[in-house]
Amino acid sequence: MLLIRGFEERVAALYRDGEVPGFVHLSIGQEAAAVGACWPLRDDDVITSTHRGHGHCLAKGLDPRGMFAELMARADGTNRGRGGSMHIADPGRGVFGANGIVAAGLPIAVGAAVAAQLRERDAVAVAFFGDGAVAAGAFHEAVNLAAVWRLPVVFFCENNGYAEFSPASSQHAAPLERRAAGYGVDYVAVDGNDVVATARAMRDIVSAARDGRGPSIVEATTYRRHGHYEGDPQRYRSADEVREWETRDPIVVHADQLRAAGIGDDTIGAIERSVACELDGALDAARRSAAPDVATLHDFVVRARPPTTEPPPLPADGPVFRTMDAIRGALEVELDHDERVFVAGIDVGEGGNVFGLTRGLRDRFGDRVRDTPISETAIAGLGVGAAMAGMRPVVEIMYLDFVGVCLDQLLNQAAKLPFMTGGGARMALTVRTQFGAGRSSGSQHSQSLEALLAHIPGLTVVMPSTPADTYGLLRAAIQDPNPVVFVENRLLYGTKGPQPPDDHVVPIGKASVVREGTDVTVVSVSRMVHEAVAAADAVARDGISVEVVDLRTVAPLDTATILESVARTSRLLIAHEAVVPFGIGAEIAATVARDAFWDLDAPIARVGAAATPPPYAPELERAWLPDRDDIADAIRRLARV
Ligand SMILES: Cc1ncc(C[n+]2csc(CCOP(=O)(O)OP(=O)(O)O)c2C)c(N)n1
Ligand SMILES: [Mg+2]
Repeated sequence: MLLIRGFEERVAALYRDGEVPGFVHLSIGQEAAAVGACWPLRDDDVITSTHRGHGHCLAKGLDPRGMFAELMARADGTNRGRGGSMHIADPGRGVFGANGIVAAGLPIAVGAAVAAQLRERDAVAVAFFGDGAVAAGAFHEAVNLAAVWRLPVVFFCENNGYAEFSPASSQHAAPLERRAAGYGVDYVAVDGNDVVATARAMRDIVSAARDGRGPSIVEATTYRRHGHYEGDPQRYRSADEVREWETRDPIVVHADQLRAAGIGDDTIGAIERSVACELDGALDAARRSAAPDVATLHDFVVRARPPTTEPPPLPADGPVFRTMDAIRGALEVELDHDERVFVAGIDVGEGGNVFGLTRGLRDRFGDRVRDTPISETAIAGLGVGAAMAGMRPVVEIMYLDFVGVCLDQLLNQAAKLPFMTGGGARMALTVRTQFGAGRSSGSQHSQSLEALLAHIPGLTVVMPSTPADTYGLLRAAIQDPNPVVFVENRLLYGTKGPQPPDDHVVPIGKASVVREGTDVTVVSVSRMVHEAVAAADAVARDGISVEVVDLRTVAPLDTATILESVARTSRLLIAHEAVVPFGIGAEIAATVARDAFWDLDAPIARVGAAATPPPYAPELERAWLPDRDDIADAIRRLARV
């Protein structure tokens, strides 16, 4: 506790003096909760922390020198200067991250616990969160999933009475104890300013979790003695209240306990001096560390992919299979070959997925193919946490439109954690999802949202168009060390095509020229590739020769293949099912205009859906959705220029 207190007192001074940039949230007054909660934890146990996480990280064993250096944004900080106070993490030591997003750590802790459960190890995960986080959806999804799967997670609430400036009483109509009962989860209240009481309670709770008795919620009552952030004018609390908690300070309380146990002030003083000396040395060493080299700006965004070469073309007269067989086959082979792979999502287990894609996998692989509650944040978050624990999760989000429900876990966690941890976080996560317009599925079950995902640095976005590519790219996605969103088009599930051998793996980030031509290049993706090929056949009758490029991977974009094609044809059309404005066509057009404008004999054209949500009425949807005729018209216009 003295180490945490001394660390944060020094941080307060560093922040005041401008040596620490950004914002800083201190946990001064809450040290007993952090230390008590981590007391029974082993190195292989995991914690997830919050914006107020210095104490949790130190209590789990991180070294103060690295943390000082991190806060001062230095190259040898815990996260190599990519994280800062709110994002300290060291996954190798079981610290899966302080987190700038309130409640985001709870689903990640669930994922770490899933990893422990699947590996049949008796490790546990402790998710720290504040009283304010109890109002967030991620809390409810994580606790419910942990309860349903009886996961070894301890949800550890530090109730310090406030969420920012708002008292807890104004945020919750029911106490946490009643919420725990509502989820069928054990609840324990502790005096969070009494380190001995907290450590004792946690010893029993953690040991129950290790024994497979499922999750618990612990509520530690405590108080933060500084503001919500350093510099907070703290108008929301009275001087009397602050004074009262001074006397209940955890270090004061524990010094009394030590004295009562016969430990003299000289011993306590010696501990204080040794901690101060350690911290001063750590701070001096941190100050000597350099700022990150700006040449390393792009590091840690995407990990090197395993080398994969383009498989040879498949014979036209060989066996055929459907896209849905490709998906099941790829999942089955990966589950079979790699113990780290597991599959989770709504009705992917017993139900075999609403399209029958995972039918039979649960029978063969048991608990490695898991049905989840309808909790997209928990589904994506368990993928993030399990991936950080070294697994290769394949989680399913039923419809691409539903990424809106779990976007934080993709945008702020999966995509950013490898970067924010300076490469410390593993993230071999695959998120399978599907879309597809043309069958009146309506605005919320149709949309092609790849541009939204491709716009997030760190995410890989794959959209295959053929059964063989679906098989080979899904295998590559599962083997990839990066978070990959694998987007299927459900209208292609029944489409047949040549069946590759079992060892077929298609490289991520490589487009393919699916039809050669000389007059116009059409770059397309997913189902629109088939429309583009049909359009190319149609305009061939008018004497126009069209080359069709199937992107296969949206991010990273294979600009080389596109530029080579445009160099041959001098005309470019991009066709996608997504709405035109701000779509991937704009990115491709900008790239070609920048890198090859001298090759172009005509302005770059785009075909895509109209800028409205997908309509329900078939007449409206047909008018909205681009098809082969729209593409053929655009090709003819381009060829005339
Ligand atoms: C999703 C999200 N919403 C809002 C915020 C802004 N914010 C940061 S901390 C905080 C209060 C959190 O209160 P609590 O969970 O009780 O933690 P404490 O600050 O008391 O430790 C808020 C609203 C955020 N970081 N993330
Ligand atoms: Mg709070």
